[in-house]
Amino acid sequence: MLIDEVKIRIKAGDGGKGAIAFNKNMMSLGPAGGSGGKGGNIWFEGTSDIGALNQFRFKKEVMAENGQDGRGQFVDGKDGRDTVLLVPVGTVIRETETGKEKEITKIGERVLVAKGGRGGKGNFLFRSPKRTSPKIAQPGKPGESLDLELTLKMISDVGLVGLPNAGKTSLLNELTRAGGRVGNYAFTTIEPNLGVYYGLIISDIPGLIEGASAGKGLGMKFLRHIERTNVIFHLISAESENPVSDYKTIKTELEKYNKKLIKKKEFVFLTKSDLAAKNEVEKKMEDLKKNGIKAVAISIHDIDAIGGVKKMLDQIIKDKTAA
Ligand SMILES: Nc1nc2c(ncn2[C@@H]2O[C@H](COP(=O)(O)OP(=O)(O)O)[C@@H](O)[C@H]2O)c(=O)[nH]1
Ligand SMILES: [Mg+2]
Repeated sequence: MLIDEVKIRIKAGDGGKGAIAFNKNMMSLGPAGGSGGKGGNIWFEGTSDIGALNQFRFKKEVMAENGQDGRGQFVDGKDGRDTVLLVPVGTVIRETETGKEKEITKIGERVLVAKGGRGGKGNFLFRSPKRTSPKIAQPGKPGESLDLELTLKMISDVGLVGLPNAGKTSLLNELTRAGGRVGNYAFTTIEPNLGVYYGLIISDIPGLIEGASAGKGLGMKFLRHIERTNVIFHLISAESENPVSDYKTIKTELEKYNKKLIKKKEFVFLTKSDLAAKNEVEKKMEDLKKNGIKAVAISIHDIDAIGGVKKMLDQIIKDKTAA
């Protein structure tokens, strides 16, 4: 099952100790202790992999590498390696203690969450004309350690909604390389999928059925993810006996959950048009139109239709960059 809420503890690397050492070369006696390396930082980076929080199912503690201690003969300790944790875009990172929140909103965006400690100075750096043989060195600073609550509130530019079997996952797979599971039965997708179309994040929101907003099926869990979708693609199967009522069922659930959801910009598609006779598709389109629903008939097997959908996405990208 998809993990979308998890508590973890992170600890950045400690800085290494500075060394107290003296030159072994009799010709040039003097302090030669190297400094400690810096501890590794912990970063969070956005990915389109919606299941990325699953990495914390059993691993609740993450540490970055410590800096190495300084050594004699001016050898500084190596810095600890940074740790980069990939989390789905839309992950809110909340520090339990302070309540401070950071959010990852873009794919590839990196946020520094825990800083590694700096390394301690070795005694070589404490030398001065007055103090030619310092017997002091600094300890390293400990790395930051934090308790975090990670919550995924999916962000997407385009959210695909519709009853089970409407062809949401198929369309997502056609437009992107999401690779979601497709099947000819309800609830093939029990988890939302994300795909990326030229930087545009498209999500496939499963499980919406009548009663979803009241907790029926799995829909409730996913409805909150639609809150942060900019544009809605509403899919209705051309195989449906009554596309208008399918459309209304979904709209009602969206509205019951949150009125704002039905104010979002929406495009309606009559999908799987290759599965219905031409006159039947026309009749269903006519019905939709009579009810004030402007739809476009598409099929994943129709290159032109998919090209049309891609054009709409291109326009959404343009609008987004203009804004
Ligand atoms: N012939 C045809 N079948 C489709 C089309 N789109 C989806 N399907 C099939 O319809 C079924 C349900 O599709 P799926 O994408 O899983 O629907 P979802 O439940 O809305 O995600 C699968 O068997 C798909 O292969 C289409 O345009 N034409
Ligand atoms: Mg699906």
